[in-house]
Amino acid sequence: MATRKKSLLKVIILGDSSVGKTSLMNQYVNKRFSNQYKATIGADFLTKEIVVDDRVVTMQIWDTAGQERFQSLGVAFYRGADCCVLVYDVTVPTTFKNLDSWRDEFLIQASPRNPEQFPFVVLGNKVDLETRPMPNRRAQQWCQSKNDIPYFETSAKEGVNVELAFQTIAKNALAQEVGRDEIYNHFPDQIRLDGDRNNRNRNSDNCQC
Ligand code: G3D
Ligand code: MG
Repeated sequence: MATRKKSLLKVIILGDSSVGKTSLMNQYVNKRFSNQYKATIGADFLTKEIVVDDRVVTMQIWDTAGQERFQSLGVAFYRGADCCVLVYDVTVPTTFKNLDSWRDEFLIQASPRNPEQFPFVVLGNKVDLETRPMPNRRAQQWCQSKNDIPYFETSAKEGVNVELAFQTIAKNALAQEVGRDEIYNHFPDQIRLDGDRNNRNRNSDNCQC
C-alpha cells in the first residue's frame, strides 16, 4: 500500500499595520476576537489541522510582529510559503493601494518557482464597520487582473467569511504544495532538531524579534 505524504502548508499573512491580520488569524484558529489579543507573535506561526478534499493537512499560519511597518520581514518569513494572504482594511483606502507593493514584495522575497500561478488570496477586512456594505468593485477588478485572485470581504470581529476564506486559502495552498519537496523542507529551521549549526546561526541572523 502506498504511504501518503503528510501535508504541511505554510501560509503567510501580509498587509499594512492595523488592517486586522493578527485578529483574522486569531478568529480563525482560536475562534476569538479580543482587543486584548495584540500578540503579535513574532516571526512565528500558529497551526491548525484541517481536512481539505478528504486529506488531513496542517496549516501553519505565519503572522508578523509588527515589522510590516518597515516592510522588513526577513527571508525566513517568506521562505517556502504555499499561499500568501493579502489583507487590507475596507475603511482605509491606502491599505488597498498598498496591496500592489505587498504582492511585489512577496514575489521578490519568496521568488516562487511560478510567480504567475502562485496562489494569493485577498481579504478586505472590517466590513462590520461599513454602514452600507457594498462589495468593493476596485478590489474585485484588481484581483481579476492579477490572474483571478480569490477575494473575500471579512470581519475578524464578527467572524464574517473568515472560515470560508481560510478554506479557500488551504485548498489553493494544497494545490500549490502538491508535487513539491518533502515535508522536511517545509519546516522552519528553528524546529529542526538535527543540530545543524549553520541553521541555528542563520536563525539568529534572521530573527526580527
Ligand atoms: P494587524 O495585525 O494587521 O496589525 P490587528 O491588525 O489584528 O492588530 O488589528 C488592529 C485593530 O483593528 C485592533 O483594534 C483590532 O481589534 C481591530 N480589528 C481587527 N479586525 C477587525 C474587524 O474585523 N472589525 C473591527 N471593527 N475591528 C477590527 P485596536 O483598537 O485594538 O487597535
Ligand atoms: Mg499584527
